[in-house]
Amino acid sequence: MTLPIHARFVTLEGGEGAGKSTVLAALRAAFEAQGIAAVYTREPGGTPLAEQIRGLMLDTHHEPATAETELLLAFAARAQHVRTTILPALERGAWVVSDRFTDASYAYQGGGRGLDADFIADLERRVVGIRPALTLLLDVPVEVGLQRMRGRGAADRIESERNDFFERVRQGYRDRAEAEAGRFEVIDASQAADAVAAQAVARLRALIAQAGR
Ligand code: Z5A
Repeated sequence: MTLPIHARFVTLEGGEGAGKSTVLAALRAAFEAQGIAAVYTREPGGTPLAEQIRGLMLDTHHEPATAETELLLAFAARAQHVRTTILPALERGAWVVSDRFTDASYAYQGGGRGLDADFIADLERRVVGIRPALTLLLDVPVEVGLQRMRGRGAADRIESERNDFFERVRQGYRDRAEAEAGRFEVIDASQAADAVAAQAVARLRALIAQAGR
C-alpha cells in the first residue's frame, strides 16, 4: 500500500525499555542545534482528546479492552492526532517527531494481539492516510528491555503482558522494518545509550540534509 510520505515527519518505535525517551531528547537537541522548528508529540495521545483515549487504552482499573477495542481506540486517538496536530504542523513547514505512530498498531495489536494486518492496513488507509519519511526502530531483546523497566512503578495494562506477547511485538516491528527497509532505520538498542542516540541523530541529520531545513 502506498500512502503519501511526509519528508519532515519522523517516528520513533520500539518495545518496552527500548530507550525512546532518551533518543527523543537527543533528536530534540539535534534540531535545536540547527535552529530547526519541530513539534514533539506522542501516541497514543498528542491532543487533549487523544490523551483521554490513551487513558482508556492503558487503564488497569476497569473492564479490560478487547483486542479489537484496543485497536480502534488507538486509531480513534490517531485520527484526532493526525488532523489536529501532525498535519497542521507539517503544513506550516515544521518538522514533526512522534513517539510511536501507526507501526505500533501493527506491532502491538497485529503482532502482539494477533489481529489481521489487512484490517489494520485498511484503517491506516482510511483513517490516517500518511506515513513518516523516517522511522527509527529501537530494537532490544525483550528480557533486556523489561529488565530496564523494572522498578519504574506500577505497570499499565499493556506493560503487564507476558514475555511471549512482547516477543511477538518485537517480531511485528522487525517484519515492518524488513518490508519497508527504505523508511526504517533499525538501531541495536542494547548498546550504550549514547551510541544509540548517536546513530539516531546521524540518521536524522541525513534526512534533514535530504529534505532541506
Ligand atoms: N500502543 C499500542 O498498543 N498501540 C498503538 O497503536 C500505540 C501504542 C501508538 C504506551 O506507549 C503503550 O501504548 C505502549 C504501546 C501501546 N505499551 N506498552 N507497554 P509509550 O511509548 O508511552 O510507553 P512505553 O513503551 O512504555 O515507553 P516508555 O515507558 O516511555 O519507555 P522508553 O521511552 O522506551 O524507555 P526510556 O524511558 O527511554 O528508558 C527506559 C529505562 O531504560 C530508563 O531507566 C532509561 O534510563 C534506561 N535506558 C534507556 N536506554 C538505555 C540504554 N541504551 N542502556 C541502558 N539503559 C537504558
